[in-house]
Amino acid sequence: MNPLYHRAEFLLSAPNLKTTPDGIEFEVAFAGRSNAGKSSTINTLTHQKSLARTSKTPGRTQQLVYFKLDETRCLVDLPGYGYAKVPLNVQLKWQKELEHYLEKRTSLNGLVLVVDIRRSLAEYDLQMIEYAAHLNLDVFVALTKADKLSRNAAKNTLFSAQKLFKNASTSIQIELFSSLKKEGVEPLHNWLDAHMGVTKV
Ligand SMILES: Nc1nc2c(ncn2[C@@H]2O[C@H](COP(=O)(O)OP(=O)(O)OP(=O)(O)O)[C@@H](O)[C@H]2O)c(=O)[nH]1
Ligand SMILES: [Mg+2]
Repeated sequence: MNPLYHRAEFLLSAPNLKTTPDGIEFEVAFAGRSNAGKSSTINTLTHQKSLARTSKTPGRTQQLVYFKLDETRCLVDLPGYGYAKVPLNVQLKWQKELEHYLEKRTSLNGLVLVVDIRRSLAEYDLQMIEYAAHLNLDVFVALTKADKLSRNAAKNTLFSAQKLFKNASTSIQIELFSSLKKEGVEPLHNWLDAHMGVTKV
């Protein structure tokens, strides 16, 4: 593993685009439904237990949470979408902030979409992929909690998701992931390397 990921540390939480940090050249954002496993994915790929806060209660991450890898590179934990118990006006406000961020943040160089494999790609996720494609952002889909399915079922879900995007106009890579079993970490590291100007060590 590139030591860069191991060194990740919390930088700041930003409620909106205006308060995001200056001087960052490369960042990759982690999006997905509430409770899908975004924060756990960040912890797994940085080999840290509690860098990003995880929770059994969905909807906890309410800001753009920045983790810096070095002076010019960050991972960004985005608020989860689609949690019904978050009041509609709060959800809509977030959606606007999120779109604003995705559209205007010039250092943003890719999107990791974290999807609970048991739900597969739901409508919100498909909308997110479409939006990323529209913005010319490369996407990595981590089908996480793969440990919750049998091997066959997990592979079948992976293959049908890959088939769905075979002819997509945007660059989209889909892999199985599990924070519990530490599965799928290497392909994600490789993808991140390629999207954050990291040369192999
Ligand atoms: N079995 C299993 N559980 C997982 C995995 N990843 C996450 N979880 C569990 O799923 C729950 C939600 O994980 P989080 O990482 O907090 O999810 P999140 O997407 O960051 O959630 P919000 O920030 O609330 O949107 C927690 O109870 C995690 O322990 C995994 O790979 N396998
Ligand atoms: Mg979270």
